[in-house]
Amino acid sequence: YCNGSSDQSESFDRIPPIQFTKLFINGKFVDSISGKTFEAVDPRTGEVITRIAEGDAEDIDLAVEAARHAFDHGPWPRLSGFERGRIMMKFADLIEENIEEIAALDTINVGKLYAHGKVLDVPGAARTLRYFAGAADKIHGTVLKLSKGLQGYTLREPIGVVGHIIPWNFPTVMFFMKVAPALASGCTMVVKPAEQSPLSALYYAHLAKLAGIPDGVINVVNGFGETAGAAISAHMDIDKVSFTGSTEVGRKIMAAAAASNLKPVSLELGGKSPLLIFDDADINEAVNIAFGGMFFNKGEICVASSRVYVQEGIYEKFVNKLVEKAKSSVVGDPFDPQVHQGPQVDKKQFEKILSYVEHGKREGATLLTGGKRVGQKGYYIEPTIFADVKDDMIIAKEEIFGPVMSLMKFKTMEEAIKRANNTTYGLAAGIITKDLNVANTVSRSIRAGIIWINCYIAFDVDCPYGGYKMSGFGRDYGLEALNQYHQIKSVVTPIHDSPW
Ligand code: TXE
Repeated sequence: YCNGSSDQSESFDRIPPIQFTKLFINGKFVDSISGKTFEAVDPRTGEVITRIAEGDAEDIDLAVEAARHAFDHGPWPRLSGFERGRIMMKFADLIEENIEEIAALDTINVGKLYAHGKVLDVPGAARTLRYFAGAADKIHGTVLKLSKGLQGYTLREPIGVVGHIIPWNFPTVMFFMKVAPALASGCTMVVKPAEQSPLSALYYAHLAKLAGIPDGVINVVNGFGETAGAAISAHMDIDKVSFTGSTEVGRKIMAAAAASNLKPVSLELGGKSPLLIFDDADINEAVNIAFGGMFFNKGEICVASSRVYVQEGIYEKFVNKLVEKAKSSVVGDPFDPQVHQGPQVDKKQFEKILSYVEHGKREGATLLTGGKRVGQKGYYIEPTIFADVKDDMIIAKEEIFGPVMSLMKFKTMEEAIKRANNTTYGLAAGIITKDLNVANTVSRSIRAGIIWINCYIAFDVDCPYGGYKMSGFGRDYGLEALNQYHQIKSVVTPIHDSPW
């Protein structure tokens, strides 16, 4: 491995000023009621960057009160869709004026490649806002010619106060995936960023205010899951919860929603996504797709192609090239433009990933490359590939959420489909083949929310995205996402003597 710059004297630090560390409630940055704070840690070093105000149930109450007032009495839900869209466009412009600073915040907070933040995540946030801004004035119901001498129409009304509980792996992407469609719909909201990644969310709250989003519409409460997060899912005055995170916590959120006010929830949970590579694939292309599908964002991505099934005819050749590619991957400081993979988000994830590597070895999988820590400080792990993985091994079944790939060999398409579906998850899948019939058959046979043919991790804001099975339900992105933030009201009236 080229050990990037994780330990070198040459520094690529572009530490941005950290301006916002408090809670953002009703348009103001405030301390938490308890006065407690928690550490934000730089995963490149394990060192504390700053302290962040720690919100819990009482602060969530205040934020919900502000959001409730903004929904029940404020202008936001009452503005025309066009006007909401115009303000969202301004928000997007402000993001674009600050791309480098925000990208750097995500890099020091979660170890994301600065180059990715600058080119993908942060410009993508502006794109997401603009997409939903454009939809804001095109949300409408339908007119119904009913039977029995009645006519009706439907209204699509904003659902109310939304709680967004988001994870740390894409702090910027997740924030806007949730916030943008809710804003377009006329909802008000309380966002709880993951405890690992509050920095960019607070910056976005500041920009929202500058853009003219009224006070109380977006509130950001940093804090931990069991306190601030749990208070959102159990809150009697929150009308909907949108969550992305682990399946385990998804269950808790649904249970709390059921036990409180039966608020609807949407859940985007874990995955163990299969990538099926057929004999007719171009090997170099397949290697690039499989590598990117697994190691993009250091494997901290819910759709990671962590189970790669390769047809026997090309297996050896494919594996050799893939391992070669993994060995040339540069792990190190995510600010360094030469680096391909930064550190894992925190010590807990770092240790969890290394313990999965030990499971793999113990269960008899063959470690082809990687498996070790890189450097002496920070949370860097080598890109890791196991071969001879059996479908029932722990590393083939559980989401590792780090740079660890399992390789399996298959003979026939039917076998590959069966094994690909042999999982409790159903988030994504990939197929690499030139045979249209194989591509079509496999894409219809795999139970997952998104299927990529001859590509992988190909996201776009206009493509709905979400899970089957224990990967959750509800769709983010695309016009489908708006459905999460609306209720349909039917209005019916008698109609007499209508000729048609
Ligand atoms: O997730 P959590 P963690 C998976 C991945 C990872 C594992 C654990 O496998 O290794 O989850 O990561 C909040 N009530 N994914 O522990 O705990 C929490 O504060 C309400 C997949 O970080 O699910 C954070 O804001 N909220 C995933 C958010 O839930 C609670 C992305 C996610 O944290 C809560 C991240 C509670 N009781 C992890 N407990 C994906 N689908 O992309 C925690 N939270």
